[in-house]
Amino acid sequence: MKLSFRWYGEDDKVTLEQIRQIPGMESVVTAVYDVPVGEVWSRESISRLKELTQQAGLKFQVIESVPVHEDIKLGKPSRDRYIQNYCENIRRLAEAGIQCICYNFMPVFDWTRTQLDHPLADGSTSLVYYQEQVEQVDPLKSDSDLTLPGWDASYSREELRDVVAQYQALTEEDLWANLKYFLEGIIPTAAECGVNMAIHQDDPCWSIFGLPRIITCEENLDRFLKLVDDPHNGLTLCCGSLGCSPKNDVVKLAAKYAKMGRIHFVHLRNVQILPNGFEERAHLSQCGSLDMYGIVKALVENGFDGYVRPDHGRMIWGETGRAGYGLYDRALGAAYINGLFEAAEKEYAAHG
Ligand SMILES: [Mn+2]
Repeated sequence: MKLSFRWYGEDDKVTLEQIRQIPGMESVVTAVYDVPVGEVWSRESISRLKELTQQAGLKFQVIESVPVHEDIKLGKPSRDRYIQNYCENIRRLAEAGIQCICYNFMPVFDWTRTQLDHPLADGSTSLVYYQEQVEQVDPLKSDSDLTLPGWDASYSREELRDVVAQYQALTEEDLWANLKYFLEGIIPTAAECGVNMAIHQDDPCWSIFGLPRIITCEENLDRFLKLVDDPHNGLTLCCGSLGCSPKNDVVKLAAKYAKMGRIHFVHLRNVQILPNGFEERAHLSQCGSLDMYGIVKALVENGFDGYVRPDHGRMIWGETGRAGYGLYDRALGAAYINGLFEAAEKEYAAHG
């Protein structure tokens, strides 16, 4: 496995020098943030990221994310232009040495939580999702409180309402068809450039606000991989996103898709499943619902050799900053991940 760490560019409070000092750290996971969704990234911005990363002694090989324009998900005629732009981004990133691109196909709302600083018993804070709080929000009502955290702040309330309204006629099957069209448009370019595309699961892995969500479970991941049956069409296995539903056996999914050679990137994170939602917890197995050693063992035993990163962390030791993306708890997560992989790899080498 190749250990990596998400970095939000020059505006990130967490510095590359800090990231470099985490034991075993190899790669930075980042993106160009200075262009609107759907447009082509400038070569200057890409090389700036590469230069900074390499100067810090880290590798520039993984992008998270190249976002997918809503017109592609909605299947609008303008999607062809956005797919061409997407292919151009793949080419430019490949020229700069990128091996793996993470993206998602969630309509309108990216990851959704109801609180970003929920206090845990040990005095740390973390991100949580409580169903009853989500149910109080109706994005189509003009007087509704549209302030759930984690949403794209570039939309005004009216724009958000408008784009949500456009999805009202779109079924899950329509979204599947639009995803297939997108993959058929980009995977040949990715294959040509030697770039692995790695779709992130929907977070949480169920429909919210009546919007379709399809990258959610084993059956749908099987269907996804068959849409374009090419190793460059693969997964970011996000343990926390899949693991917030008790229906998903993450250990089994890690083994199955690693064996197929279709996992290119893994987000390791633990969640505590609750009757009314879930809470993000420290990475350690005993802190949440997921068997983190089981997941890592399944990856190792099935030949996984891709990128791994600690996912969201809690806020600890008085740190403030981007929710889920402070330094300290993610660094603790990285140290734990190193331990799990060392144990699993030695065990596998000794006993198979
Ligand atoms: Mn993730």
